[in-house]
Amino acid sequence: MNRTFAIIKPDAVAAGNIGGIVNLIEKNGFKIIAMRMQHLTRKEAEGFYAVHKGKGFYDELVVFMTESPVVLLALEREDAVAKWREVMGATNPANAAAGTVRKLYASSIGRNAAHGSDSDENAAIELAYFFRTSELN
Ligand code: IDP
Ligand code: MG
Repeated sequence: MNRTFAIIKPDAVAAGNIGGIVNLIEKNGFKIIAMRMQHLTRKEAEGFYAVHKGKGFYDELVVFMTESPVVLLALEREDAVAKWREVMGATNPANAAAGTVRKLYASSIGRNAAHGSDSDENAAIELAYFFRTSELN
């Protein structure tokens, strides 16, 4: 068993797709370890996406991620990082496989409904960025 960090992004929360996405999470065998709704501050979003600083889409990404509340999740299952990225689908919904979160709920490469960690190392960093140790027991 291992863990990954997920975000249901502002577009999906605003469109009423929390339930649809949580349903996909559960249907795919993830245990939800922690879950919280939060309206990110600019500082929180900038820090979370610091790895993308300097890229052309960084400012747009920070504005998008702070426009309205998100849902933060700690997810657990076998091969959690790769499996959640598979369930999310490709970054650009135009390239996402049928039945994936992004094919079902994303509207563009930027407004793409969900986040998922890209490695076990980053999953640990991202989980610690948003959750206290006591919430992850
Ligand atoms: P990922 O979320 O699939 O891991 P990353 O390359 O890590 O994709 O990019 C982080 C986020 O930045 C994406 O999920 C998306 O919201 C946004 N993003 C990535 N590339 C673009 C782009 O070319 N235009 C606008 N936004 C982008
Ligand atoms: Mg990424």
